[in-house]
Amino acid sequence: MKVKIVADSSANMHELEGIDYQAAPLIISTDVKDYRDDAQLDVRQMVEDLASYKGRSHTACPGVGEWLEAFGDAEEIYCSTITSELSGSYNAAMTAKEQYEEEHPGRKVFVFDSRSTGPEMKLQINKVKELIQAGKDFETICKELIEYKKNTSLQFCLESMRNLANNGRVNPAVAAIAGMLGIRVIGDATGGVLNPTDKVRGEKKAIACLVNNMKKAGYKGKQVMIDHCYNESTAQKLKQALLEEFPNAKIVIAKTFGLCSFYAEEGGLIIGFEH
Ligand code: X90
Repeated sequence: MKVKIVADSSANMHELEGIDYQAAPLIISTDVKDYRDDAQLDVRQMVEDLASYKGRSHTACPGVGEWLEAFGDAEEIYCSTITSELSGSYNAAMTAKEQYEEEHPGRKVFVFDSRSTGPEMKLQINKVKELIQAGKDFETICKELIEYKKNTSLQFCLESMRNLANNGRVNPAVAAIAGMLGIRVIGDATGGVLNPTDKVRGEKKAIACLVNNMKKAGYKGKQVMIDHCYNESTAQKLKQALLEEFPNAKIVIAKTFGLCSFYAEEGGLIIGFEH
């Protein structure tokens, strides 16, 4: 049985050890250049280009063709997308699923709306991998993933929300605050959208606020994934702060890829966690 996990590139993953995995790329575009969010993308260069770029920029989700290409010729496919509230990725994947299953009777695609992005998608993808490796069948894995989603959440901490506001993904009044010197906007993915909850000045307060919000959301020391956009140092401090209270927590720090770097912008942190 050929089994595959696929996800759009907002999951900040190009590969997954021990299992067939493929990412469908989103595209980041300015008036002068398109950046395809795949393993070849030079994220640092893109972030630098964008920092000095004054014109318009936008993003596009994978099309049906890109999803079909990611499905390849697998017989059972688990497909995770960025929240359908903010992107057409889920709809495109659903259309691809219908075509794929019609063209290849017997094959099955489960399209999962993460209602989130980045590190929370990673947690969900790792869960699917674990279930596959435990030998569970397709229907059970789908059901268990839906259950698992009830116990994961996302927090973000952003220093700039310019690209989010310019692309209509967040309230411009909130974005204006994130643009002020030293102010970070913290929030979660309640409802599958960006839900700003706090505005804090300075790194220390940001870390305290994130830890506190995670605990309020039910965090008790399980797995955490911190994806950062060129802000390893705050990510490390957040990790230490969590470890002080939860010494056995498994906390993995990684980088955002193209799509999340575009929207989270330099300094941004996105945290996925289990509760
Ligand atoms: O289809 C497209 O063009 C993609 C649009 C994506 C829009 C939002 C991406 C946000 C990425 C920002 C912080 C995390 C917020 C999570 C809320 C669900 C990263």
